[in-house]
Amino acid sequence: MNTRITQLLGIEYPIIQGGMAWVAEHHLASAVSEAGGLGLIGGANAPGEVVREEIRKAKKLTNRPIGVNVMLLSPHAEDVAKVIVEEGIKVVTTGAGNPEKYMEMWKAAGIKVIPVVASVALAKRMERYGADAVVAEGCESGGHIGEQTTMTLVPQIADAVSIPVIAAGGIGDGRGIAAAFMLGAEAVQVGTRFVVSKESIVHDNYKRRIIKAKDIDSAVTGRTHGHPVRSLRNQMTREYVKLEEEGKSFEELEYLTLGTLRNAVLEGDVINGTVMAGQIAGMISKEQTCKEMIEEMMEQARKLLGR
Ligand code: TUI
Repeated sequence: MNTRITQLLGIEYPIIQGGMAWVAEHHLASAVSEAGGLGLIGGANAPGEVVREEIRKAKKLTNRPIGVNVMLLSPHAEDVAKVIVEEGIKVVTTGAGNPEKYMEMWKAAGIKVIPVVASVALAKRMERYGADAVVAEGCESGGHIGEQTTMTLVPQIADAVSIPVIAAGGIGDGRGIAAAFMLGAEAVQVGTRFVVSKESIVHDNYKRRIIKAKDIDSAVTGRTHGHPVRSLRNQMTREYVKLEEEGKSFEELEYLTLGTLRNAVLEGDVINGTVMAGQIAGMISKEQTCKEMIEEMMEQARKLLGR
């Protein structure tokens, strides 16, 4: 399954890993790249120097390409943007904003720039600014999301731009990959399934919560303040929704979630922590290595697509 994305990135399979905050560190990124996909270090809210260390550690574990995801709401986004250039990273994805102001610097360094977008308008704008591809991310995804579903977003973006499109949101097996290709995508981004991989450093409680999840077990908090985030329902999401209904300010609600993703990922607090995961969690049933996951997904996709 050679596509413009596998060629652009020099990877074997058209699968890239989501840049998940706290989760996408060097063990996961190198395992996905070693298995033939594109692994990414998630910059999240980390300072530039922390990201630099993660990049160096990942490079010790694989000679294959790895990317970095820049979370644009981070106070350290600018530092991370520079570290990527200094460390010779060749692929960047961005999330939760518009990366325009970094594009020139990245392009000049020969970096492939792949913004994650949740609308046709931003996809077109990114193409004009020189993006090499876009990730069209539907609201089935975990974490910070837009409003459009993957089913509606991917074909509309594929029609609107000439650069290749990577589909994201709700993709966790070969059927999802085949469907994404039918919608016009040339690769997929997978997040939630990789969270439960053997190489993922995520706390066992978090992995078990995803493996046990049913289709309807995620909830979206933060819609009232324009920062919708999908995570698995728990004490924290119930409390958040209650306070949102009471009309609490964005600042008060932010305070409630401060550090809660870290607590869930590293400490295993799946009760008061934020267990970000996509709607496909209900279908994810077992821990496997990244290689097993990728090979299983590709085999299924190839059969369905007749390739
Ligand atoms: O970025 C993500 N997913 C994320 S980031 C994150 S860390 C975080 N935690 C709590 C609150 C906020 C962030 C967790 N998950 N996905 C990519 C993505 N980007 N989805 C949607 C967007 C997006 C939305 C609006 C991109 C651009 C945009 O508008 C930008 C503009 O200026 O038009």
